[in-house]
Amino acid sequence: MSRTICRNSEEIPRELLDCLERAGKVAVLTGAGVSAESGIPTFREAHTGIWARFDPMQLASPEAFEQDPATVWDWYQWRRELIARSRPNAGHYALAELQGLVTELVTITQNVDGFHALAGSSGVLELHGNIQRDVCSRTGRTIDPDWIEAHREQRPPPSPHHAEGLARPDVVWFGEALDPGTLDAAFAAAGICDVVITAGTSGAVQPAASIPVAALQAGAVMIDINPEENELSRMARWHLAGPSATWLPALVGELGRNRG
Ligand code: BV8
Repeated sequence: MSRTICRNSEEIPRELLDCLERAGKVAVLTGAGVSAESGIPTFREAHTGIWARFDPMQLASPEAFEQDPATVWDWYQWRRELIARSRPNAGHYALAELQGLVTELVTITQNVDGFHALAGSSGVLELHGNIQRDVCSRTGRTIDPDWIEAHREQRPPPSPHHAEGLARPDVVWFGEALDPGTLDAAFAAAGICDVVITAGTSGAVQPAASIPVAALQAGAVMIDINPEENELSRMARWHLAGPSATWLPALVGELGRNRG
């Protein structure tokens, strides 16, 4: 199948819009790039300030937490404060609106900021967890935010669920398994969708990056939204080269207008 690179969000190919309008089921996989325009640095961008010297890939691991829990905890506190000062962007809101324009849309995200739900998307599959929740490092049980607040002077706070447990963010670290139910639901959505949209992802992280490939193998048409070219954009029928906060509202705006 041919591949078209689109660089002007004011000239969306008619064939692309027809494909979305005909689509019954749509699956969307988002990555850190969708939150970039909310001011949240992607894993590939250099983190700012004191975190610039750390590699996120190293910090987001059980080994780092085992070796230096305070530094890992502080990094997540810094990210949580950044997220608390930020808001979903037009791309998040457009995806929430798209849910009302197609028969069925499943939003699958690698992001842990919770912005899709905050923007109104429902049934979001959070493959890598959610940074706003804390769990016990030994039992995995959720820890109440009031407990964290009451023990905030300890970095990280102790766990109320296990004598040797510590509080850790409820995210999937490198080397940790994703929640099987969430992952199964994501692949199931990919297996039956007519269109799969990838937005803001480098396609570097597994098993998330295999989800759009599974959709392609099941016969879906792929649309990739990313300022850069990568493995995923080269597989796509359309590569919308630019920021998701521009392209997603443009797509949804056109769809909405055609719906009258
Ligand atoms: C697992 C939560 C097994 C934490 C994250 C070798 C080969 C293949 C795989 C592996 C391998 N070695 C190890 C692995 C597995 C590993 C992996 O994939 N490693 C990669 C890096 C090689 N995966 C794992 O470990 C996974 N677990 O495999 O477990 C297992 C099974 C059973 C039992 C035990 C174990 C777990 C992976 C999850 C890691 N956790 N997040 C946290 O956030 O702190 S992943 C983390 O990276 C974030 O979620 C983030 O989303 C992701 C990075 O990927 P992207 O989202 O794509 O972001 P990225 O920065 O890469 O790219 C941003 C893109 O946006 C760019 O393309 C950019 O151009 C674009 N962009 C920028 N601005 C914009 C934009 N796009 C649109 N608009 C814009 N404005």
